[in-house]
Amino acid sequence: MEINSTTIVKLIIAAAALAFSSAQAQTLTANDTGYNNGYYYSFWTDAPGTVSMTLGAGGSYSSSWSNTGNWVGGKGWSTGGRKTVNYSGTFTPSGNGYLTLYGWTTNPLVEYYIVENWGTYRPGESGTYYGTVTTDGGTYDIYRTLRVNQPSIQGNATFYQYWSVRQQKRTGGTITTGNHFDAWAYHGLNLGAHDYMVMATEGYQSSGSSNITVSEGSSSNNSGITVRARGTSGNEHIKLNVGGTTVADWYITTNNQDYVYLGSASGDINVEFDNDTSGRDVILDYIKVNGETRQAEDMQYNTAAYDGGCGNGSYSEMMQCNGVIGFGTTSDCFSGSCSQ
Ligand SMILES: [Ca+2]
Ligand SMILES: [Ca+2]
Repeated sequence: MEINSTTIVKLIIAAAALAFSSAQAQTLTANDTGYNNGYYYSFWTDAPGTVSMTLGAGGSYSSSWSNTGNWVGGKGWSTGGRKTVNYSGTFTPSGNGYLTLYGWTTNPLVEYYIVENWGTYRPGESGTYYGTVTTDGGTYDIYRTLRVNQPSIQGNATFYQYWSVRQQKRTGGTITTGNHFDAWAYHGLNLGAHDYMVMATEGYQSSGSSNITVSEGSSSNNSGITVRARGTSGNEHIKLNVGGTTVADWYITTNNQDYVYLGSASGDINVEFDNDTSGRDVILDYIKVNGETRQAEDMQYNTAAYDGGCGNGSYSEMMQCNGVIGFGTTSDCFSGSCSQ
């Protein structure tokens, strides 16, 4: 290689970049929390010497554990809450391990898990079962377990754990945390003030490794489907069906609120009200899909409106009865101005 001034400049830049990137990496082997490259991290183990976690660029980290006791660590936010969490990477447990969005609240003290993948043991099943929530391309089972005098962010304490455990394992995707929080709240599993929330790897009496990158996404883009609705009692349950499959479901409140599905399902769209009883009606304002707003009152197909009988309505926001409002297909463009 001919050494000229351009080459030297390039070498200096390369050396500086190397020094910069190695300065950013930080390997943890002892219990710690803090900030790294713009993200909060936590690392905890009861078996020091069996596990290490290396903090990488942005929201990335890698971990490796071997015949550990119990450990959990990850990157995320010092204050959790309603976020659109995107993550990707690899998760390779040998034995018992979880890949989970994991966090804490205080008042009440709650430890919660939205479990995306696991090893030999599917967690939560030893607890009380509360049903399911469908969101972000999958269905999750909801459980609650009780921990008595166990380690917590407030020292040893007695507290509940709330669980959403995905029925099909995955490594990578979107987690709309608010959809889980709402489903838990409907079943009386209330959270308190949010403490940290991280996309965590956990190992329990096992070995394994992971390499995970987490980030916060936007829920206000043009992809997916937004449903805006409220109920008369706050106990109404609605489902978003696309192409004949339920892709999301929500228990709605008495205030108009956006319920967001961020997946890419395509086909015929309808919104279904399925737990009608005395005092329960849904007022479905509109949906947003394909970059346009489709008003419920503009839709002819409505089997939920009451007009002298259930299923006799049309062009109405009201869903007094179990039934659906049809909103066309994901590729329709009624306004003539769409994102696709
Ligand atoms: Ca409307
Ligand atoms: Ca009703």
